Amino acid sequence: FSPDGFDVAGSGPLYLQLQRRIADAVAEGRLAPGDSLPAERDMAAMTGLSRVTVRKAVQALVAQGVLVQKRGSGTFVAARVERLEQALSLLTSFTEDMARRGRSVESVWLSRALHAPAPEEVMALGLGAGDRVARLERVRRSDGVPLAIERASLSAQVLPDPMAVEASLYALLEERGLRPVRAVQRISAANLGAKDADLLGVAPGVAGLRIERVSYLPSGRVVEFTRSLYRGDAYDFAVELKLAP
Ligand code: 16G
Repeated sequence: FSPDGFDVAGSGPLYLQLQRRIADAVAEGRLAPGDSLPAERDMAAMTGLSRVTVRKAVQALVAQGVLVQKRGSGTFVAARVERLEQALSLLTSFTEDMARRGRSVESVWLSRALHAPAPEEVMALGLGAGDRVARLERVRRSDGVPLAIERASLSAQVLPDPMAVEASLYALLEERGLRPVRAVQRISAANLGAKDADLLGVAPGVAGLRIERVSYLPSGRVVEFTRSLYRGDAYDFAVELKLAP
């Protein structure tokens, strides 16, 4: 962070010049994931730029996910996530997907309880009057990195005891002879709101993928309605296409 090379006259706005400099340092490995950046006032002193200019550059990099700000402790280079390729044509669980890759699985439970269903749960699960719904809400992590927020709803007739789900929902369903064999999945783009972004350790507003899965038993009965938010920077979804008949 030296004052050299900032071109007050040309080369675009000063904050952009600083932004590019920091981004280059990260890309070239001179700043590594987890490294902390000097305080705003120190960066201003080092570069000879104003604090407003420094703040603008830092904010832009936070919005891009290059830097992260932790309340009370400063600004850091964001952990880089390795993108995971996920096949879209196989009905697998998060636990199975990670095990296949030799990765660990950790879930942070947000809630696990029975509720009165919301209208979309009644529709998706085909619930009757008076039926209750089991809601499982958790942040799915692997090798310490938060990857997705999952909100699963199942009829209380399928899962009367939501607290019984420990590491894997599908493993428990399998034990009970209720493993889904078919699912319909919809994927759409979403910018992550402040709360969800915080849960996923990314900056608010960054790109995410909303995935809705409705899965079925061999009998055709719906077993699960799950709404998830996946980090856009962590996943590539892949599917094989065949020539239309
Ligand atoms: C996957 C599924 C989710 C399912 C979960 C069970 C998507 C995109 N994927 O994450 O529907 O509930 O696996 O995982 O929704 P588990 O058996 O590890 O609990």
